[in-house]
Amino acid sequence: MTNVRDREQQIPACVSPEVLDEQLRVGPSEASAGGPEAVRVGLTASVEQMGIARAVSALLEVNQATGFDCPGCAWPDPDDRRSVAEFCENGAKAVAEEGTRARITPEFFARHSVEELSMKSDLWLGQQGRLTTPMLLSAGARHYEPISWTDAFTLIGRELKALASANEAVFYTSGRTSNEAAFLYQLFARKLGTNNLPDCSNMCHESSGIAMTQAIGTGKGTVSLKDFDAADCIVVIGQNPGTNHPRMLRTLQEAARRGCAIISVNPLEETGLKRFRHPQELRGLFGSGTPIASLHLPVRINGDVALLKGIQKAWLESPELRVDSEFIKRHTEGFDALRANLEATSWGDLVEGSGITQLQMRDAASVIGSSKAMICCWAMGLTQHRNAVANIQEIINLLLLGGHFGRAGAGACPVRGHSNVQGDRTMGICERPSLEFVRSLSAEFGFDAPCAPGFNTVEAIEAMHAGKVKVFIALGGNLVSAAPDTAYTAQALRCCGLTVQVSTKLNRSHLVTGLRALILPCLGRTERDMQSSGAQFVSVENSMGVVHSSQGRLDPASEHLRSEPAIVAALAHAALGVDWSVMVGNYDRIRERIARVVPGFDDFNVRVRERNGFVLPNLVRDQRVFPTATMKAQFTVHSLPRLQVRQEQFILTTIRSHDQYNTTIYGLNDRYRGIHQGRRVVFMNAQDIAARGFAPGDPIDLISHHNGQQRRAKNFRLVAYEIPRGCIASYFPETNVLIPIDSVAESSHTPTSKSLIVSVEKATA
Ligand SMILES: Nc1nc2c(c(=O)[nH]1)N[C@H]1C(S)=C(S)[C@@H](COP(=O)(O)OP(=O)(O)OC[C@H]3O[C@@H](n4cnc5c(=O)[nH]c(N)nc54)[C@H](O)[C@@H]3O)O[C@H]1N2
Ligand SMILES: Nc1nc2c(c(=O)[nH]1)N[C@H]1C(S)=C(S)[C@@H](COP(=O)(O)OP(=O)(O)OC[C@H]3O[C@@H](n4cnc5c(=O)[nH]c(N)nc54)[C@H](O)[C@@H]3O)O[C@H]1N2
Ligand SMILES: [Mo]
Repeated sequence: MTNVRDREQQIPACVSPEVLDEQLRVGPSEASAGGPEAVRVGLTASVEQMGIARAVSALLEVNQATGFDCPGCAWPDPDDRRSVAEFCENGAKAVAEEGTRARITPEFFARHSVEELSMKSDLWLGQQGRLTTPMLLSAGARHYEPISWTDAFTLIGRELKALASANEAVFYTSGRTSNEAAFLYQLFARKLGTNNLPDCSNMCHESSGIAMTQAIGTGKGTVSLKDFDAADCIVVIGQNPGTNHPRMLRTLQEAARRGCAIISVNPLEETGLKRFRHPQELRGLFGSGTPIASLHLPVRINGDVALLKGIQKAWLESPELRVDSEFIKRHTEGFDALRANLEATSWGDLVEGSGITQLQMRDAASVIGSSKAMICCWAMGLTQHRNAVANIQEIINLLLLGGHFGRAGAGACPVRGHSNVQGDRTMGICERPSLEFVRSLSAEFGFDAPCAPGFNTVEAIEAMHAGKVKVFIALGGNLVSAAPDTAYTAQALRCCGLTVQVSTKLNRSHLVTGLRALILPCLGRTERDMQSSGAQFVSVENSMGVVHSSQGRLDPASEHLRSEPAIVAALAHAALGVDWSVMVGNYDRIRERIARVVPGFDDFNVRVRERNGFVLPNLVRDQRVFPTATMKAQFTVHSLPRLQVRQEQFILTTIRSHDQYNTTIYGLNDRYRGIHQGRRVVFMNAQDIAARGFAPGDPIDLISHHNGQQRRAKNFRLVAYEIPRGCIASYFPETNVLIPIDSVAESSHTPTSKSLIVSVEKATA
């Protein structure tokens, strides 16, 4: 094992290009989402990148019962109402990004050094096309060079075998990985002897899982898609479905049309929650669209605990509104403490904390408190704060007051991100596996799986930084850009002896590396996966616990690509000498083992072949049983968060534009918010811009403040926008340089990327 500390061969690589967007144009934000423009943009992206024939065959297969699962979001597909085109604009972009005809060959790496590539934008890196052959960056080399699959696996096997302990290796996963690949991957890590299985969930919905498991005994959502047909109130909080889950807008539109109240809680009034024009309806193409939210509450960033407490307080104070006393008595604990706390909390503090007036909170309470069936949906707007777990538990309190669990049209709906992030967790991708899982995995495979907790994403980065990790392997994803504290994370990766990326597309994590680095190119969702027994399909689990098959049919981007299960099996063979060729030859053999290890997967191979797959059991949803320690759902009491924001400082939230998939940048437009040809922008209230003596368009730097440390992100332009005063928003991943590695949510350790304390200065250079 090479000692990499203090090495001199450090390859210079830019971790985040910080160049002002010269072409930036700012217009008004749009009045409605969807419509003909959504169709045009989606189809243009597909045809430009894939060509007509490939685009048509890909788009006709997306989210069809026998096709592939859209690599975009985890929103479920309707069982009986699928249309020929069951995809959205951003799904079409995701498919085009993977299905592109552009290719990165060994000549590309011979032409461009790693340093040169690192100066390019993320958009440019993605545009270069699909990775086609395994590549090695040797110690001290400036260019990647081709390596055979055999040599690549031998190298990894050698490095893993040389470790003093398996805990010196880290196995990261991004949420696009199939159930089959994820299951083999965690088995490999655990057979090696470690639970170091951090994943993108640690930066995503971890807070939801922890909050819900404590409060109601399950970490998964408690609604199915058909519940949306029966709800009379839907709350969408801290989520931007128009961009990140566009197919959800059809569900919301149907609900709005039948008179269901829809409440949006968001510092920004997102276009998708204002109006929607269904692109597959005539009136969607030509009309002005359906109004979606009946009430919009422009909460301050991180003001959600105060707001949700305010709504509960107003509910309990209103004589005409009832709580579900019968449910509360039979199924819950902690109601009296909750009520006492709400009584003791002053309206002044709630209004100040949330930025919402008492009257608005009372309006919301009268809708919510009289609902017979309410669903609350949420995403990253709630999960990435210091008090993220409290945020979500306040939603659970709200749902518990009305007894909105275990009955039609009601429940909790954490809307997941990556298309199989929920399934990966079900398969055991988790740094803290449950004892039951460890036991059944050990019994099935005849070894002692480790019980000691491994590293989550932030802990893994800290351990790498401290030189405690020698080998980093990533099954998908782009850690250096997705993780907080970009410069720190980059340094952490550089401290590894070997970094390995199993990827479809080039990204910054291929350029900021350990002493040696490997790129292992793999098949994507859209592509045919041939193994010794024939064409294979994989399975995924959507946001609502439905497991179904996904089979790509496009020609693979290169004959050299391997499937993720095949790559994981070869890694295990190289490091442990195990032979998993039977499982890789026919994925049914993997699914048989999953069925014996993971609860809810009995007859997996039969049920996964049913047209719409099958639904995993969920005690809360199906039986109104709350599997907590006391078998009761828990009301929880949280104090009001108090961020220490000085007079001249702002709270910054980092969000996605309409033209990106996490760190993959599709384009430079965020058209719903009126942004064109640029990404380095900061949305600020016009009065704040004026009060600081700035003007819209001014170039500025952002400086974050945490524990006496400062971090700077350079060269953004100010955009005047409807956002509460004292709050600003800017895009991820450009702002990740500002997020302190040690600023994480209580209990879930999720980076606090939605509430950073920053100041704003005139740009320095
Ligand atoms: N096209 C596309 N689809 C995607 C993704 C993508 O990047 N592109 N990413 C996928 C992934 S991994 C995920 S996790 C999801 C993410 O989906 P979202 O959670 O919708 O993504 P964000 O852009 O982070 O949006 C958070 C929303 O929360 C609001 N918000 C910010 N701070 C606060 C706050 O303090 N309180 C409240 N109430 N709201 C706040 C923002 O204004 C924004 O509307 O989408 C998935 N789908
Ligand atoms: N500031 C800030 N930071 C954030 C967030 C935020 O809101 N604000 N959001 C966080 C969230 S919610 C998430 S989920 C993380 C995302 O973190 P990651 O999951 O690590 O990042 P992605 O950008 O989704 O990963 C994209 C890469 O995955 C690879 N890829 C795509 N498809 C496949 C495939 O089928 N197989 C394989 N092997 N590789 C594939 C491609 O090479 C692509 O470049 O970022 C987090 N970071
Ligand atoms: Mo996510």
